[in-house]
Amino acid sequence: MRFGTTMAASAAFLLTAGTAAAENWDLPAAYPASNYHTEILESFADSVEENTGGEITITVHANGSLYKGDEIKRAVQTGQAQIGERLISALANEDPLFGLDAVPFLASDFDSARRLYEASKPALVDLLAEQNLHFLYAIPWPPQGLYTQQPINSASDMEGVTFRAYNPATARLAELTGAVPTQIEAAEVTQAFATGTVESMISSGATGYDTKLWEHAEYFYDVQAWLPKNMVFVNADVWEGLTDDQRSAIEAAAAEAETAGWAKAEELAQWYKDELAANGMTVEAPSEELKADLTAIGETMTEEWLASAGETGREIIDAYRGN
Ligand code: PCA
Repeated sequence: MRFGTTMAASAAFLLTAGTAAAENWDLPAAYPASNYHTEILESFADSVEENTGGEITITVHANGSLYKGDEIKRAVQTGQAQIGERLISALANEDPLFGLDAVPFLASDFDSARRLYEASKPALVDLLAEQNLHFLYAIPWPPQGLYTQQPINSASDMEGVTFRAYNPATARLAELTGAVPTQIEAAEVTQAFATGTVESMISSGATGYDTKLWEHAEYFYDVQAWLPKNMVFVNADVWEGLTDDQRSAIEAAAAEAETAGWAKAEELAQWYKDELAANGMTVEAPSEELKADLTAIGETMTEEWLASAGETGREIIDAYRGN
């Protein structure tokens, strides 16, 4: 925090003094460099540099290389990194609001995910502000499906199956099917499957593709259960230390990145599934029974979410549903 303020203050001083003070920010990210989220972080960084006339440059550190996924938010809150990207729903233990976009079947296509985002954004921005973070933008993952080694026809087929979770909701869902969840960051997924630590997971076609999951799992059930989002945020002290022009330059780059990201996710959703199939996986829709079982679990989890998220949660869901 202190570091951020000092940096920003000295940058502001140098600027007033008429010297171009270039500030370089570190941006820790949890996903591989070739993933579209990370590619968009790179183009966001280019736009920031361009829009600020080189006053602010950003170095993207992909794949948990600077901080692991579960360390990124704290690193930015404390000013160890100026800016970062994190999967919102991974933070659901801190506040239920972070878990909203991973409630199964609440919003399971791009249009609904967009409306859910719009309904929840003001509360998300405020929550982050209370945590010394300035929210910039959020981009979805493609719809989530079930990866397994054995055919799964109903939720009870998951009984006793080891399962990779990436947030509290995936762990809860696993638990409700009788599967055995372990929390594992995307960067460690390939290894976790290769060593037999886990044998199933729920994720997008994107992460199955990035981790070459066809080497370790045979089936992808295209359940389309929800579309979780990554978000990008800046340390609030660093943000406050910027000039108005710098802030608008960054907001403009963020808006551009967000639009590009939503389009990219939608454009790639089918492509990823085609790649899974081309690499030998059986990619299919869930059976009626599996679908019904997971829908029932989704209803339970929606109730649980509403019970934990109180009045704010109820208002967001009402706004989303147009009540
Ligand atoms: N990929 C990320 C989060 C959601 C997704 O589709 C992961 O599996 O970690």
